[in-house]
Amino acid sequence: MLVQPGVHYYPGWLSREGQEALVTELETALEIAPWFQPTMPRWGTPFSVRMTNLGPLGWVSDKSGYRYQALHPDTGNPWPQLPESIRDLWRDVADYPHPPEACLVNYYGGKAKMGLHQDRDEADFDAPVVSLSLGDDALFRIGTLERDGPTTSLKLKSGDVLVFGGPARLAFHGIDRIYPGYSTLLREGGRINMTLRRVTYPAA
Ligand code: MD3
Ligand code: FE
Repeated sequence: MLVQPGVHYYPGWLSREGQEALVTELETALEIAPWFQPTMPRWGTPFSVRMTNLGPLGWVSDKSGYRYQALHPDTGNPWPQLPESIRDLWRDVADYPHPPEACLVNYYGGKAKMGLHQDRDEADFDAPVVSLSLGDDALFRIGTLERDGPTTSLKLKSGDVLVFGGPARLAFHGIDRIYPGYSTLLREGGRINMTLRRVTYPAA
């Protein structure tokens, strides 16, 4: 369903069985690429969200800035491969002819949130960003290309998929809160969000 121009919402896209299989794959990936604690550029204030990545490139943030890089900031290892189910998800919903290069995995404990921001560290804004929610519910907010523009809120549930393309690709968005304790998917509770991204501009 279309939420606003460029924002497609697929509630319950991934079945419970599909979610469980993906969590199992994530647990294996976390042995190679454990959660790291991103910090704000300049000040070094920690995010309330923990992160890791899958795929050839991963998004990181530390005192020197935001960027994509091929190696985990703490272990120096390459990021684990993208699971097949994640590549299938991109093929099914992205409507874009090149594969994703990065899957940023965010972990929200009960009190974590993410302030309104734009995703603009990628060279290719023609490709959409695809998001998959796992675990506890979250209150998501999306606005316009201006920080002070009107916003729409959606309560995201485990298995929901959102696709942000075209006019929504550079829209401000964030997570206002998590609703802890409602999902039994993650042993430790909380919420995982996976975002699939194209980073580099494909060669013609
Ligand atoms: C709209 N993550 O990782 S997913 C992020 O739930 C991020 O963890 C949130 O914002 C989360 O950057 C929100 C929805 C989302 C992701 C990327 C977008 C919405 C977007 C990029 C452009 C526009
Ligand atoms: Fe974002």
